[in-house]
Amino acid sequence: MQKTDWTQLWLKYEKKRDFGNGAYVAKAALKGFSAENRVIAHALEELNNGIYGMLGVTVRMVSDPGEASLVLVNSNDRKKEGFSLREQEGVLTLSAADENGLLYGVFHLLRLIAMEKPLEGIRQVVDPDDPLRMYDHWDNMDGSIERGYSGESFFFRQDEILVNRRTRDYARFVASIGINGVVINNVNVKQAATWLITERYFKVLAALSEIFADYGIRLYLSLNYAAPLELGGPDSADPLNPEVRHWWERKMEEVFAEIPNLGGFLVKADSEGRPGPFTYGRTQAEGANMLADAVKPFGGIIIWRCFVYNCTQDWRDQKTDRARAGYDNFIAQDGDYRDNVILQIKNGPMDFQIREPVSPLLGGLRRTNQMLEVQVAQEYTGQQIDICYLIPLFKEVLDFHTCCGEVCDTVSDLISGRTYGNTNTGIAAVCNTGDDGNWTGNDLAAANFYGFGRLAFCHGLDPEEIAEEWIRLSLSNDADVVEKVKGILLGSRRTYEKYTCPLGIGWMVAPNTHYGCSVDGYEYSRWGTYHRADHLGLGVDRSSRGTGYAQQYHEPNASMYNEPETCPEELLLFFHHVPYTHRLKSGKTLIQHIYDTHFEGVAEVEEMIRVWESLEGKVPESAYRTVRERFDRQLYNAREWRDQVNSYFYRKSGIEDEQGREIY
Ligand code: GCW
Repeated sequence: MQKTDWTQLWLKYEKKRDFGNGAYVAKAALKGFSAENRVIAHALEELNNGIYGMLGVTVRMVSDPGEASLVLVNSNDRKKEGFSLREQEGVLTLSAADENGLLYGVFHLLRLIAMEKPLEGIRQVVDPDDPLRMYDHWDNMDGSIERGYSGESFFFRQDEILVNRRTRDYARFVASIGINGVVINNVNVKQAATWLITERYFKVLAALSEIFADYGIRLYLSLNYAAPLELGGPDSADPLNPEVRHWWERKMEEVFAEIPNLGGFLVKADSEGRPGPFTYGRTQAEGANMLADAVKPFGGIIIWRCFVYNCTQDWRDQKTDRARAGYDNFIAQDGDYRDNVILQIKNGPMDFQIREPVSPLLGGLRRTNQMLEVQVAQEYTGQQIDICYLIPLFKEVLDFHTCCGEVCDTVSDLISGRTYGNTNTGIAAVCNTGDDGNWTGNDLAAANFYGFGRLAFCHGLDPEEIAEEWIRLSLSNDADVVEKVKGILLGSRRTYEKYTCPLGIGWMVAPNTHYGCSVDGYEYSRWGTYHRADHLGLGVDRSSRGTGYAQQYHEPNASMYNEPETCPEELLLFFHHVPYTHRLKSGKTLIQHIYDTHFEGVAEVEEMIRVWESLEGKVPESAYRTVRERFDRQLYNAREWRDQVNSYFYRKSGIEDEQGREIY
């Protein structure tokens, strides 16, 4: 894979059919905005390059808006960072609340032109749903990426920070989909990364943050909770120790003075071996608040992760339930967190499986800022070898009614601030990029990179619409390509689910790498991730008769999940231990469902490959080849999953496949 020559993804600006669009963009004027503003200046640069590349027109700036065909207006009718686009009598007006709004509006306009949509008569109003729309990178300073499937880091190499053309391209890409915050380093902060908040890295971090600032993006860093001990401060990280508090106050003064464009910090504490306040007998709130107080004078925020659970569990213990941990560790201090703390909650209670219920902490917390965390990197969903378009999954999470007792009770409402009127809320995704020439390993995985930002900005967008945009911008406007690739993307999650873990059970993956099937890989481990299969049935009893996890939801969700009859079937095995002979709504037994879906999953992969092959010559050659090659690996993987899962449950249950297919 080429590392020095990379694609422009959805910002290719290749020649497009005009449809009269060129006339609108030939003469532009600013009204109430200054071209001196760095974000405006970069928006105009993008506009110029884009229009010239796509339509061959040079945008001329005129000072009198009365003479312009494109007027870029600063208007206060829009929500922060929002914009509107309107065409009337030959004049296109882009109104924006602020410079970020204008930048997003310009990218939106370029997107419409790239998709060959006529601008005549257009009327669109777009206000962002989430105040904070972030990408979190799990990049290590040695250049490796935790759960990275697209090469090495383009932020770090051998403990140095890279600032180059690629940094700028990255900033352009994510700004074009509305991202306004980026965490560049892994939440597991070790070795050199602890030193990011010292003068060793200030200069270059400031330079990097300047590039981000050109595109309205704030830089965030992951923080090592034990930094005082490691950086020669007090011999403690106790959040109530005055010396420790003082050390952090001084440290933050220094850091914000050196990196003025810093937004704040992301913290993984007391999780998977990372240090945290529990070491000192303190609560998560005490830990988070200490840091929040230290960054407050500089307008900083602390994003505190809720991924806290016992990772040294005994598999024999059937009472401890990892799914319960997030709620159990955080609910008691609801309301105790400072205003500039945001709790960042993974979408499910376990860990980014292909199917999980929505975390009961979302909506469980009523007096604490909440932020949703999803994973665009495909750790458990095919590692950018297998295709898995994740936007429908994210959309399901956003649309979930938490039943928290407020009128606006969906996850979307909570994280956009609609429920409680708070502004320190939002969404973050673990990013799937690396230094591969195509940025995401599999070219089709860029649909997730793109789609997350679009959905974060507009929760109301349909995942199908987002897929179509991405295809048109990245592959082709050809109707056949659009329809076929859309079909591949939209069916890909269902297909992946079919050949991997049935009905919400999750896991059954190869330990450590998390790619490929190993049904018992985690069954006798310390990680709290069990399927509990025996010769009679399968699944984890999380009802009131089992671990009680279902009771962490508000009613009526708690009762719904509690009974196998009312539990949504796709989550049946997450909540219940069910006999293989149990009849599903389809009329099939559980075991037959397992066999059938696994055979279907592989057949669907074969069909996707046939469809992709019919597009040879119609999509860019390098994308065609890369994706085709990955499909071979996906098919191999799907067969392994099918045969191992089917054989495993056949051997456990002794029940024959009704169709007599080959099971080993
Ligand atoms: O799922 C686990 C991953 C870890 C990751 C952790 C987390 C960054 O396997 O690699 O660590 O989640 O979210 O903190």
